[in-house]
Amino acid sequence: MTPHGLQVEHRTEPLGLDEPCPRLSWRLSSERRGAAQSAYRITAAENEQDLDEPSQLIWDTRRQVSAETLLVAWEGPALRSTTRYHWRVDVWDETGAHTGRAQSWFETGLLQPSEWTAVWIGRDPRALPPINPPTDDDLDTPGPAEAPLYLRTQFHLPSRPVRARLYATARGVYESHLNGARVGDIELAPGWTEYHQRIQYQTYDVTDRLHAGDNVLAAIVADGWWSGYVGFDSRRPALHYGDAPQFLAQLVVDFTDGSRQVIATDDGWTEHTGAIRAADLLMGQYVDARHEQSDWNCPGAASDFRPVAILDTDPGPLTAEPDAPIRVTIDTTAVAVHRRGPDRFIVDFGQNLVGRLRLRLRDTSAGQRVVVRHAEVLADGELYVENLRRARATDTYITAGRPTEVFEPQFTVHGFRYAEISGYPGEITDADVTARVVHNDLDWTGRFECSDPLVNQLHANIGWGQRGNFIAVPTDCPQRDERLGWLADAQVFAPTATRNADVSAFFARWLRDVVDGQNDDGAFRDVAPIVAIDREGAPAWGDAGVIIPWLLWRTYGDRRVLERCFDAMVAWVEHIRRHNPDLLWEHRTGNSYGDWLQVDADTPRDVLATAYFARSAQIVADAAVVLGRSGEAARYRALHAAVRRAFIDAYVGDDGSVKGGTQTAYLLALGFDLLPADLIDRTVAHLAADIESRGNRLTTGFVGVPLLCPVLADHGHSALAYALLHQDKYPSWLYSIRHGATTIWERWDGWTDQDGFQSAAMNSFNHYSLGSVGDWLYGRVAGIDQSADSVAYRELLLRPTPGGQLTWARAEQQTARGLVACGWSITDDRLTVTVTVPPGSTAVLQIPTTAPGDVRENDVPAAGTPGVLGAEPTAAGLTLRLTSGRYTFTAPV
Ligand code: RAM
Repeated sequence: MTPHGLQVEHRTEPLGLDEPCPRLSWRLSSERRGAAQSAYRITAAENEQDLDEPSQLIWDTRRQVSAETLLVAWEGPALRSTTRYHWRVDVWDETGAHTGRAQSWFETGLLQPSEWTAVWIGRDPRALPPINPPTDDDLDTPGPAEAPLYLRTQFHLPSRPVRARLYATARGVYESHLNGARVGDIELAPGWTEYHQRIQYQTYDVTDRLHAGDNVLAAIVADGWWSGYVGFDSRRPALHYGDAPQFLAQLVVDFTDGSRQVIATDDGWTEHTGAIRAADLLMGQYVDARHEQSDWNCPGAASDFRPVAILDTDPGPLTAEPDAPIRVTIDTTAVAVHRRGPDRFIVDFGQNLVGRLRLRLRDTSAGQRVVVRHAEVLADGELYVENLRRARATDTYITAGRPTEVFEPQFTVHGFRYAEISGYPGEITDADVTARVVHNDLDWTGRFECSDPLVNQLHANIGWGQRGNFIAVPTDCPQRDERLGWLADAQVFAPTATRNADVSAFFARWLRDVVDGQNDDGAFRDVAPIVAIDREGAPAWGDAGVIIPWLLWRTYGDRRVLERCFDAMVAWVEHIRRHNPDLLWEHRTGNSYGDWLQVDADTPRDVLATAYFARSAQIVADAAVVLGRSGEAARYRALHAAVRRAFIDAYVGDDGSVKGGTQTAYLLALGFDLLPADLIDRTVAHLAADIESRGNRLTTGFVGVPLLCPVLADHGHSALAYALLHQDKYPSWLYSIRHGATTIWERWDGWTDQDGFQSAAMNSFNHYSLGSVGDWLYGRVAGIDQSADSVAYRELLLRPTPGGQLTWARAEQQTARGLVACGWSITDDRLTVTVTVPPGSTAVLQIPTTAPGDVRENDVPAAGTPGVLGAEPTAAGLTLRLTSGRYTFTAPV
């Protein structure tokens, strides 16, 4: 049994960490049945070789008898800034044998605000006229501000450094350069946070980029979220935080003799405009390559650069970026390039994606204007852009007139499958265009596959929705003038997101924005960060502030997030209680959206709201238990019971009906446990009857849809859940796929045979919310889940569920504890189930079979080897208790 995948604060070998007590984790792998950790030892040192030198260790836990592998808090000496710490973990298995060792490192950033000597610099707003003001008529309103900043400073180093780190950030978005080349591969840095509370800085190892003599540190800075367009508020479409971008950076250079030199943004920097004449996240980027200066970021003369202004001497609330940055993660080529005229092309990438295009042009003459527009779908063979609303999503390139030129805008992001390239008289082949996919570079930890290609397409569409909308914050959609961190969207999709990828650090960071957004009355908001919409959160929207911290605890064992959010969670529930003394949530419901985008089945707002009130009270009680806060635990248990009672009294009929009688009303009552036990079967019957009476069709919107298949499966209606999965008539998931969807649509009727496109006013083709069914694909179709009391998949609940038209399905998840797999197939009336349980975990495996006595284990290990701990026949088959390891069983179906 060996440790692997060592992480600090959910990240692998992070640079620039600023958590004072970072937490260390490792995964375990073993082929051996019953493998489990019985003890660990962590040691740490500042020099790697000192890990072998007991007297040089700065921290040594000694051998700890413990099965813990997750988030062990640093208890070594107080961490110093800009320091690399090496650490090692040794593990002992269940027999007491020392079986493995692995090591890793992390490095701290600038831990004290006083260590920042850098100040915010930018273009002098008063003293200077704009340089080379854009003249092209088309440069009308791509962005509200001036051309991006090109900044530079030249400095002298006495010798080659032994170590150099760049700490950089922007009020805007930036790309830094050293001695003529870009630094790192982070896109759209510093990302988006609640800037009034927090701006992230990025850390780069630039040791190899510096030399003795003259060096140049440079940056390009554009508007980004700071001063560019975000959201749809027509009164304030842009300039949400400031009216021009600014830059702040500190380069810390260490020499062999122990001396240090710091180069920081100050009034010695100079500034100019460059080839990028305008750049905006929503509007697009405008590049005039004739203005390119090849050596602007190299040592030497840059005589026409002029002094910058210091715009703010207070660095403000800088924090180290705590999660994986945004990067280009996939390059994809075109599936077709269609010529549409002498100088116009439409390119099809075959996939609705989010990012930007890279275009290679040949043999241009200087001053040709090439325009790239983007769209998710076509109408009559041309780009359909109406649904982008005010996002122009248009990139423009004025050629320099070289034999080959490459245009790739870096400070904008578009949601598109198709691009129109116009103004280029040459030939474009699929080798000339690449779509570059941009998002937070999460570890992709999940896989799902089954025998039905359409269901696999659904799973792929969900994954693409996640990629395209995990850009700085979890957004509703990536293409129109919106792109906000809507809380309900995030909340309903988060369980699915945890299956596909490790989203622990991403969500933990965004939760800080959610908590910062809470108002004095305790209300979370509809969106975080707060832009465009500044009102109290609606039911199911605001509740994300309670639901997601709990999800991170359950999935990743992240207790610290729960601790940090707990007071805010309590305040939210108290906010609801205070304004609704009779415990039906009817007041202070914000913009009460109800079951958003449901289909002709309006769930009463009070039913939906009160169900969420009960759910949030219950989670707060559960969280209080985890945190050992017994007073609050009792208080919120009681509140939950009282709200539940009020719900039943007000909305549940003696026949098991629920007010409103919609699928979502039933799903909320069933899924959130809001029914007297003796009525559950009747409520299930109402739900099933509603679905069946519509020809196995759903009516659920954002709020109901995540509950739909899981609740049916939990109540003996897996067949109906499968019928909904396979349904391809409107409304259904497969309806969109039959009509070419490669991502999840915002609305069931985004496009219908009958009516064509839905209103362009709100019709995104890449909204992950209705993709929340992905959790059930992993959890029930393939069968990976955990027991109700389990944390971070310590006790697996494996429920492979053959059904529908499937003959096989399987899933894998690299969980915090290691690899979990579950899959099944049916051949010749025999079911085969294969599972993997990681070391230290156990599993309850439910094998659905007509003959529990005839379940066989393949490759039974030698006698005495641990494996199956117990077996119990049930109405539905056989329940086995398993220790860690890999197993295959067969059973009659
Ligand atoms: C839309 C958003 C989002 C939803 C809200 C209520 O504008 O796209 O998906 O949560 O409305």
